[in-house]
Amino acid sequence: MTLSVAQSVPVALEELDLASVHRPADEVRTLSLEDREQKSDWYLKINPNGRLPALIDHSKGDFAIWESSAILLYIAQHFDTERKISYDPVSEPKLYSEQLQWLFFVDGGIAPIVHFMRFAPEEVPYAIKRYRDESIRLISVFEERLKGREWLVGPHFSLADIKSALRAAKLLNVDFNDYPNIKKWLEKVFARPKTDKGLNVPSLWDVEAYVHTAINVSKRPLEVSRAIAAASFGFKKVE
Ligand SMILES: N[C@@H](CCC(=O)N[C@@H](CS)C(=O)NCC(=O)O)C(=O)O
Repeated sequence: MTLSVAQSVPVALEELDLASVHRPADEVRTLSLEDREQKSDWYLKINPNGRLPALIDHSKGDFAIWESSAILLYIAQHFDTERKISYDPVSEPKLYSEQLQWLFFVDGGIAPIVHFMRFAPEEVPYAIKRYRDESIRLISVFEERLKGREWLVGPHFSLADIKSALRAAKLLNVDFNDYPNIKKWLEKVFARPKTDKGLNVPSLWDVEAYVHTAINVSKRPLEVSRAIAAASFGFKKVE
């Protein structure tokens, strides 16, 4: 298997102990977003949307998969037969549906906010208010869900936790000290040795540093978080 950087994918592979078998280090391709390698012809043939991550399954005729949730579900379908990090659509239809619900919720609701918080090149007061309010609303959905629960869906860690934790931790303007259920859950997710190993896959984006420091970073004012993100990723700094 060959994969690009985007932390949920290596995390899933590590959690299933697939990485060492299927993925020698030289098969992880890191793309330079600054050089817009993700929009290059060779990569667009793998992912027509020109974004990370993408996965190529050499065991299935070099089949290419893109969109992180689709990749996670593919990995689960083919390689998580013991259902260690996923739920089965046939024997556990309700849990499987709940897992999908959280994946869709994260992709549709949180992802656009993460982008805005990190990369908006200028101050737009309406947009800032809108996204700040929306962040708080969305994060409250997690907080409520995690009340009295260990994991987002069912009795064990799953794809829903992988994807949600990575996205939620990057809502840099949220102070997780105000959200004890989320804070406890994030700490548990990132304390998992295999998840941690997956996060250490070489990354141009250095997301690992972000997720591990997210709880502290989140106490900073929004402007400071955005300036840090801008400086880290070489985007235009917000003055
Ligand atoms: N919905 C996509 C989002 C992917 C995405 O936004 N990837 C970022 C990196 S984490 C990217 O490739 N950014 C570069 C670009 O937009 O050109 C997924 O979940 O795979």
